[in-house]
Amino acid sequence: MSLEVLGLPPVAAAPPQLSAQQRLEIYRYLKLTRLLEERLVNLYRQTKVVGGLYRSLGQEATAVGSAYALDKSKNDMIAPLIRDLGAMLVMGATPRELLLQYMAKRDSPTRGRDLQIHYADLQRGFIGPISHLGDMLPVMCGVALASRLRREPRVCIVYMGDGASSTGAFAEGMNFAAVQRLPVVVIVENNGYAYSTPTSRQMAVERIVDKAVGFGVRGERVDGNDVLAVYEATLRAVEQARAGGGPTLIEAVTFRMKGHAEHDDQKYVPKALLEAWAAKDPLARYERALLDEGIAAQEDLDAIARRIVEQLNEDVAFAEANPMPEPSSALLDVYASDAAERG
Ligand SMILES: Cc1ncc(C[n+]2csc(CCOP(=O)(O)OP(=O)(O)O)c2C)c(N)n1
Ligand SMILES: [Mg+2]
Repeated sequence: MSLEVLGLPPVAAAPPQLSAQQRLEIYRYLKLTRLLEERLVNLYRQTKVVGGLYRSLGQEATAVGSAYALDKSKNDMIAPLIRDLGAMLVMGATPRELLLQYMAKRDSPTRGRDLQIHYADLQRGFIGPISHLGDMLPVMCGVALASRLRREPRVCIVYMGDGASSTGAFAEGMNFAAVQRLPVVVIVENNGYAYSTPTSRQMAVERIVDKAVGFGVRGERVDGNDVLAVYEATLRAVEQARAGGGPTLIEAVTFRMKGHAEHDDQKYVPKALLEAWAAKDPLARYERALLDEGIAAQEDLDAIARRIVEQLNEDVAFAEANPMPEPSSALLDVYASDAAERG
């Protein structure tokens, strides 16, 4: 679909394999991502979130649509980055544990040792991001190679930003994935900026997808604000990877509607750009599609939102009431044997 459409562009026609129930589930994940982040902003402003808060506003469709194309029964796995909260939710991370984690509370997944989405659960198929940009690609190559040696059908998605796609780790990882024909899908979220640097100031190619040619892998450029288009492109890449056809580089063209993090007022981003992209908001577009196609009535969408808000109210209250970790707990789980003793 054209990436140049202004106004509220339509989303791609629904792929036939998605049922109405699945399409509403996708809606729930998009809405949950947005509402959970809004709650996190409130908590951040009350200084209850520890560390930075990195929003995915405007990019939710890229994270949700891609992770939705994975197959949990085959133990598929993702390596998310800071703007992939939606992908974490699709993989089964709960808002409650995410709130605890952002607030560094006692019962958070890392018991206050790390923040944001920096935690892993191999059962549910996500591994914690290394902050060094690009490095999750070589790591995921290792996961994919190990899976293949064990004859497991796992496919891995690695997410990274436009900035990360300019690193050495990206180049090494892409090359290794390509030459080994690993079952890896690389999703480059081209959101226009890396911190305050516009994409045009940190790479000479106009289309990130063109980098795929240099590595000898298939590339696809997709409207990252169209959740069904992202889902379809990822599904094609996942099917190819599972069939032994090797990696795909997907460039999801989207926009970072907030600063790098909540502390950044993004005054370096031209207003006109923000306005143009606001008109392509992925959630509004998908809502429109569901209504136009008769998949849901406005009351149905409102009911989904209401249930999310009710659950979030409970989760936020739980996370706020949870104590900070005991300082002495920092001594636990340092060695694998501690974890074994704790069961
Ligand atoms: C190797 C490396 N260099 C610099 C940084 C500091 N840093 C963290 S996020 C960021 C910008 C990332 O931009 P991009 O990859 O486009 O992702 P986005 O934040 O736009 O989603 C930078 C420079 C880092 N974490 N790792
Ligand atoms: Mg970026």
